[in-house]
Amino acid sequence: MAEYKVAVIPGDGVGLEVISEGRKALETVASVTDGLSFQFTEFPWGSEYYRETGNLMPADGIETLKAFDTILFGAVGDPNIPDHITLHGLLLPMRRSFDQGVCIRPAYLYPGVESPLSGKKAGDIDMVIFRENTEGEYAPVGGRLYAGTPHETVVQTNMFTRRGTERIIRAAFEYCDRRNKKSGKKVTSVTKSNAQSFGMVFWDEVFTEVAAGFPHIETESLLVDRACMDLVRWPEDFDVMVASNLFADILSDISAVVTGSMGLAPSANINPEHDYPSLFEPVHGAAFDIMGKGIANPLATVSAVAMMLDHLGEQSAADRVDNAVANCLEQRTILTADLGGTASTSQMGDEAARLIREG
Ligand code: GGG
Repeated sequence: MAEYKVAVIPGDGVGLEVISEGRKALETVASVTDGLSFQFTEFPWGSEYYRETGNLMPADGIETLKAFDTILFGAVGDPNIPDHITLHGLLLPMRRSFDQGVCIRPAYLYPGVESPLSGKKAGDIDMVIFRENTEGEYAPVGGRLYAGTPHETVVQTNMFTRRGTERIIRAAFEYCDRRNKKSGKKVTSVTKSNAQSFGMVFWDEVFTEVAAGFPHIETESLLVDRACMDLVRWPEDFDVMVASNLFADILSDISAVVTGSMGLAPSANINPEHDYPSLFEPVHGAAFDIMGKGIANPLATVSAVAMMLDHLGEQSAADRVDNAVANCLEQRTILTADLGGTASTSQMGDEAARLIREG
């Protein structure tokens, strides 16, 4: 009997709306799986908490979360609080404190979903982006001097460690090998090493070193500008991509949108050593334009739940949730507005739950 302790952090904006559908998916799959159960604890952290206390989470928040097996996260961001305060106050401390250096962001063009790119059929786009998740351009290293004077000086430093760089690149190769895409195995590394001649030249060197251990996997190195073009014109050419924190964040918004909607893209923030809880979230953020309307697509969160189950070793439950997402999209009866429908977030979440139950 496996009972998992799940920390639920809805956060802000549409995170508050989609998280209950993720939780519903977990409760439903537990109800039809022998020996699987979840104990949920919800934390009201985020921008409202900041308005009340001056912090996005309590001082002992990280310590509190260590007792959990896994974290389900909604979104962070508020129209009235600067984004760097909200992001650095909640999501990034969890990624760093829990050494979640491997972020996995799959993008698949499902049957029933139309790509904004012409002529793409279901399955044509099928890629997984590996994002270095705790350092690179997101490292809080830098400073600001002489603010408000003509001598104002700002330094923001990218940070690449051998451990972090090798770990994400190796994770990408190992995943590519396991995934065994029918059209062939390929890992594409994305940098800007012509311009960033320290950190990204180092990244290229580590990529070459790690690739040597996987001689049966095709490799490719692209500059990020070229990679963005190719994601739009030839997305079917990609299998596994690996890139730094910022670049992979940008690439994964493109991969989400070419597969039909930001509302379908899940993300797993993994501590590969299992020393700390890993965190699962939709790629989309708080979505100020639609928050409070109850129309956000919950399937990115439901797919994130499938990734959580997979990471916990509950493979058949993960497959059941993944199949429900695919069936919900293929039948096209209950869809949110981003996919051309009129359903609410909870109606689509209910439909995903019904399909999970049906199996
Ligand atoms: N659920 C994702 C979320 O809250 N995203 C806010 C955001 O902008 N995150 C930045 C990042 O993942 O780098």
